[in-house]
Amino acid sequence: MLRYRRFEMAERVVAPEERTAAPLPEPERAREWLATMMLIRRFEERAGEMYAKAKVGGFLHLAIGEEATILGAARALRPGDYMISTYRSHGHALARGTAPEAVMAELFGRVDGCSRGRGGSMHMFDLQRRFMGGYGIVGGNLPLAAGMGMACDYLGTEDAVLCTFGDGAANQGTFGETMNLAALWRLPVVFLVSNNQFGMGTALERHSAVTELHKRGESFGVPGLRCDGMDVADTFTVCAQALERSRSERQPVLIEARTYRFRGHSMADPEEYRTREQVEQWRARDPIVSFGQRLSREGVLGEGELARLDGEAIERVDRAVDFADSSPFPEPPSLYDDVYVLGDQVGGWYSVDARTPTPHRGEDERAMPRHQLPGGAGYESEHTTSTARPIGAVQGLPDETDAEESDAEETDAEGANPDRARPDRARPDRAEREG
Ligand SMILES: Cc1ncc(C[n+]2csc(CCOP(=O)(O)OP(=O)(O)O)c2C)c(N)n1
Ligand SMILES: [Mg+2]
Repeated sequence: MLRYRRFEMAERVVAPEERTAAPLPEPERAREWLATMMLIRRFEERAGEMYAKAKVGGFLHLAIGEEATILGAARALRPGDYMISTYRSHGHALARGTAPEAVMAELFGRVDGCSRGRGGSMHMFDLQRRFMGGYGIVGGNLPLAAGMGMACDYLGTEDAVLCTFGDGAANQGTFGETMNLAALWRLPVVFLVSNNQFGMGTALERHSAVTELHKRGESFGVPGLRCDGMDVADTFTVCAQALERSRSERQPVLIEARTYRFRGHSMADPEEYRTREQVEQWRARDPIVSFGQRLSREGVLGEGELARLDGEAIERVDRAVDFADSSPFPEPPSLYDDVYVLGDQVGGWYSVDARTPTPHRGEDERAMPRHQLPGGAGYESEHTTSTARPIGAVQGLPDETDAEESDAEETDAEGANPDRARPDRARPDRAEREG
């Protein structure tokens, strides 16, 4: 007869790693680490407030408590290295150097967001800084990271990839598949499990038979390391070591960073799966407070410097909110810009857009005469008074208004303009945009 084990509510105690403290970098760098962690914290607190005020659509996953894992990993990277993370990625973008204004504007869904308002909280992206996103699919970023590692190899560069994901994601099939190929093909990828000990409301012991996650790559040929994810210096040291090995030996490495999120999984989480006491115990190890204390103790920070840095972070976030608030929403006709597959390349286009009386290709709407667009489409009715810049102007495309007039003449009886629908005309050259 089957017997079921009853699990108690997660009750792990805080167990700081027993090892000598990792060395501090030179004072200027140490201050920058602290200042950036403060920026990430203040940014996310504010993002939570903005979500409550309905300024942010969709989901919002905060990484408050995980700043040392994020920053330690990001600072171990060279500028040419790639980073890829999950839906909990505001901090990764900020750590990589994306302006807080661009991250906040993305949360607000505005054109000046780092993904031009199309991605939102889960899809931050900054090619220039080689921050490759922001992914909503749990475990979906691992194979992509392997692909980037392969590209580094193929191009013969010294660049490496750092891929972060959660403890829950380590149970996805993509984990095993990716470890196998990364090891087989000797790809320069460091996989970092941000083990915050829960996959949504499921505690680590309830979702994984092996809870020492750094060991999970061994059978695939991926060596594992562990770091204290609440300690930025420790995380940095271990990530730097792994990246060095990965780069020079062409060897993937798996790191487990033990950390904790102080807030719920997302903004809608009653947190019934853990006790208040457990959260308080981990809060006592707040990575920003403890690093600040260490810097003060070791004479890196002078009197009042902690408060000054924090004040600067708050002001920076204030500016980001003002900027995001004044940035326009994307123009509705730009809805189909940057859609990878268009028109004839795909068979089911009409099923995704039922806003007009007759089926039509969404990307053709830009070329349709105004009277053919239904008021209910939300195109002409709500947005004609918008102050938004035409998307073409942003990208150096021909002026939107001109295009609309000339296209209206060319439009056929059904409102479709075959020429406009051609991907090479509807979209700017890829290289041009990415450059
Ligand atoms: C493939 C897939 N399955 C399920 C989900 C729903 N989901 C979103 S977050 C999450 C938990 C993931 O936990 P973990 O990997 O530990 O990351 P954390 O949220 O703790 O950062 C789940 C199951 C999803 N987004 N994608
Ligand atoms: Mg988790």
